[in-house]
Amino acid sequence: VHLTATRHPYPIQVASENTSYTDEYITAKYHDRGASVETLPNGQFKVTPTVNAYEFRTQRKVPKTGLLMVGIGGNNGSTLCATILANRHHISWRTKSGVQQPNYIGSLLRASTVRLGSNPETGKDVHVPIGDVLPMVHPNDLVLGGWDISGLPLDKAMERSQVLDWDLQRQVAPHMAAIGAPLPSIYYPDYIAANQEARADNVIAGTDKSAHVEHIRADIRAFKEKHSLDQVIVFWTANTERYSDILPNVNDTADNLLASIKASHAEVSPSTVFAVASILEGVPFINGAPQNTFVPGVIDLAEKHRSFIGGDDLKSGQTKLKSVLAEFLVNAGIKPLSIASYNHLGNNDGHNLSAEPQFKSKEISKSSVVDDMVASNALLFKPADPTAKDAKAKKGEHPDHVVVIKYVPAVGDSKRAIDEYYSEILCGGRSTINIFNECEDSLLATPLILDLTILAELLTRVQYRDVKNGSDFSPLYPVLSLLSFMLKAPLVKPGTDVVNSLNRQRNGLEAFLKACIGLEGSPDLILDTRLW
Ligand code: NAI
Ligand code: DG6
Repeated sequence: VHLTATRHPYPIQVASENTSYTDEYITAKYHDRGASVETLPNGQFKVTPTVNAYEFRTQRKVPKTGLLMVGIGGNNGSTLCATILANRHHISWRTKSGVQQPNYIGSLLRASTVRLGSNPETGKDVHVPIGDVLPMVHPNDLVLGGWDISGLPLDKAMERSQVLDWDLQRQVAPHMAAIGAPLPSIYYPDYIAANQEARADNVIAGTDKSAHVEHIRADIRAFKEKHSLDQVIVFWTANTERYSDILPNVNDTADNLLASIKASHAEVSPSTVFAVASILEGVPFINGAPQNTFVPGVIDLAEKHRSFIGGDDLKSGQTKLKSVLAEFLVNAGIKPLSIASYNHLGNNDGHNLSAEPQFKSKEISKSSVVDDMVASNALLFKPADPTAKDAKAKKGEHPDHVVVIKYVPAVGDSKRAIDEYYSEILCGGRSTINIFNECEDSLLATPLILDLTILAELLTRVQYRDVKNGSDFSPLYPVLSLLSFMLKAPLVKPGTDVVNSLNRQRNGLEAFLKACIGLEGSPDLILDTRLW
């Protein structure tokens, strides 16, 4: 089993005039083939194939990278630290069913593969771990640190989380303690549930939001210096916040947002303070929770500083399945009429979400995942008609979609989710699919944090240039929509469409990574199996 694979030399060599290698870079020419579609007056579509030539250049040296988690003492934060430490120190542990080895199951990068091509002699497909397509940070090498409003040391925080087997906790505890206590963090009580107040014993003093930004910036710099890091990723895995109101002159532009921070405006959330501090420090910031941290002013600021951001909300169990099932139904020509999703859980996340404003944030991110699939099929769902009088017709047809979350302390981190997909089939028939899904919340979420961190770091090392206009190499656009596979409500470049389909998200990422080494074309065309 290679799931804990140790670091090895970069294993792929593409033999093509389109791909070149130096000690510093992998450079690849890539033709982006698409089509431009016009609707003619007679209703016909005029389709003109397009092709744009790009060159991608990836820095080969994998930097020494730190991961600073906001909310490191929570279930996800402490589970992630313990998992990395167990893998790094080869700690195995006893469970009632035998000896368990540490691994990274559930990580797209470490536990899933892509098809490179086929072997000319055997004709068989050759697959590699997706994390081997380009040189990437190994999770075992991440330097860990972070903030928490709860000052409980990490070994005790892991115990509080009640996620991992005791025999693992026992062995990993000294390593957890060695990471040190969480750094004090920003606490604006209005943003998270009142039931979290008792946890907040490790907070940065004062209410001056400018001072808070500077404090966090100094923490990032100090962490980088202390561990001699080349790169740091800041990751929000703290409690879900309420939405911030989007207000003109307050958070709509970078300048207004910075002025609002100076004025300590009430509608600037802790997560936005962290995002702004990260952008100003030029380090990527990822939001693993659903709230609207990325108000328009943050996106504007990230663009101005060419600093990377990604979010929102980890897509771990119930919603991941939904983004597959809804697509399956719609792409099979079956019409979902309603999707009713219920879950209950008993961890601290569930406790926080039992408050209405925080539930609202989660409800929004859990509800958006079927929108693009519905919009893609006008045969099943009447598209929006801006001229219609009826409000429903104006918005376009959509399945009824309900999301319920209940807090049941007894089940702890083991979330139980029930989903009903009720659909229209041939000639007025009905089909009902019921799913009962037990999602061990933090064990599903932890590998996603790793994937997001490692990909975000990689994407800071990829540059591109447009061959036709002879431009210089420049970094990618700051909003990293390539991270969508791991996220419930993917943040995308303003004005562009969100892709929720899990298959399309994975294909997009795979195609991009392959483009960076000069591999073009759809792997599923497999023409050699279809032609004489
Ligand atoms: P948790 O409640 O166990 O941990 C959150 C931690 O954040 C706590 O230790 C808390 O003290 C800390 N915290 C709260 N506000 C803070 C602030 N301003 N600064 C620093 N620390 C702060 O929650 P869990 O289960 O670890 O989840 C973390 C986040 O990830 C939640 O927002 C949750 O909704 C989201 N999420 C979790 C998933 C999962 O499957 N576990 C999946 C998708 C998203
Ligand atoms: C209850 O839904 C709590 C949430 O924080 C989820 O556990 C988390 O967002 C994961 O959600 P999902 O829908 O991807 O399983």
